[in-house]
Amino acid sequence: SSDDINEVENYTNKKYAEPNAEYFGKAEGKNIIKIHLESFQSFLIDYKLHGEEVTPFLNSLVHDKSKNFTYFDNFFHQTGQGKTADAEFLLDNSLYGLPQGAAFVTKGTNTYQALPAILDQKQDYTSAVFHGDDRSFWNRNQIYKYLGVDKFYDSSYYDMSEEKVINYGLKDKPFFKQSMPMLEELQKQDEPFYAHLLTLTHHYKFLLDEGDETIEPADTGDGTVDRYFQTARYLDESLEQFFQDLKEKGLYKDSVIMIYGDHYGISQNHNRAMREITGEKITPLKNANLQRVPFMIRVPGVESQGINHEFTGQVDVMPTLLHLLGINANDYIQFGTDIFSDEHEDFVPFRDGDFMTKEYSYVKGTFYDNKTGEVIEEPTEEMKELKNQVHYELSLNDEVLNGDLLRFYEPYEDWEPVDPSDYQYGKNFE
Ligand code: GP9
Ligand code: MN
Repeated sequence: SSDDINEVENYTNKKYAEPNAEYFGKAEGKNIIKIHLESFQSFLIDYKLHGEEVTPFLNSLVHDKSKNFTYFDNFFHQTGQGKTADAEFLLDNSLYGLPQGAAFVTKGTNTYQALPAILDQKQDYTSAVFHGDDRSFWNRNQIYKYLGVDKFYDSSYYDMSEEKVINYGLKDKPFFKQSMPMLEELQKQDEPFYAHLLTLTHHYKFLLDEGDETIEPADTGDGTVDRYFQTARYLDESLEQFFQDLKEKGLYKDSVIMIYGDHYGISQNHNRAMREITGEKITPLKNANLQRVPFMIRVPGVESQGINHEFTGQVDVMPTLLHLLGINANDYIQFGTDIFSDEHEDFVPFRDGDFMTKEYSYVKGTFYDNKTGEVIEEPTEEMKELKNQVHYELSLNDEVLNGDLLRFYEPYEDWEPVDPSDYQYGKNFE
């Protein structure tokens, strides 16, 4: 009911972090290119295998200040069973997925006030998603209409001939190549645009065709882990080529470019091999630490911070972007806060109620000191309170989704609810 949404609003209002004047509005009206790195965990950054960097291109974005990216090395995924779909959901709604199943599927017809719709209404953005898989996967072809995604370039728009496809769908190199003409069309007709490109090749079981391998596998004897580095390298090369193409087409210089990892690629079934890779036993705390995924952002005209160590997660991306565009995030129901704000709080909830802060972590019922890795036998009141707060935040989130509570929420007076019948996806519908 509307009482329930009031309780949620009280909470999100309290958590809200004021924008940082140095960043507020700096990206207004600029094209946004958001790149989804499938199954990419942050331990790959700067990792050397057989003496070679696995992802030299991404590493260069982290370290070469002239490329003007800010890299967040304490950024975590917050996904549950919905995996990719949860990551998309978090980034475009600043809401968590569900404790079970995928909100994309089971809450595919809820009312949302999502980023594509907000950008459209506030600054006349056209939103587009690019993905070399069938549009029905993860129920995207339904929920995107409720999020207000204008264009969805699914596999029906791509040349999916056999040699271009592996595992779930189109390989990343032909995917980025073939996405260029569609991006150019947006550039011609639909600026400013908000483009979201979802990669796919670096996905369990991490398969590559022979000619696409450019680094030797690892040698732990666990095939999944061993191949993980090869598909990561392939993804890295596909990005380098994509950046080159963006530059050639005049789409690089003045665009906001955002790169994020969706979720882990190596599950706990591979702890033995991961011990070899990381040189450390995979304890519950170490596993929690491995849930870091990359987040990098480049805003034209704004100086890079290099490596930012703030503790943050996927739920924080939307309010951050809104503030960069000069849109007040506080009008909307959001559980995340602006990463660039001085008021951004340093705690990151995971979907299962565990969480991390700069100093300590709560993992499977136990508090740990991050520095020493030791169990904290007697947690402070503050620690216990934060644990309760995380629990409360997640339960409010689930009430929003299960009760479809955004039906009762009006962001501001002339907000127009999204009408799903305005949208139709698939090449054959054009
Ligand atoms: C499929 C792709 C994979 O379209 O997004 O989803 P995942 O298995 O990673 O959740
Ligand atoms: Mn995924």
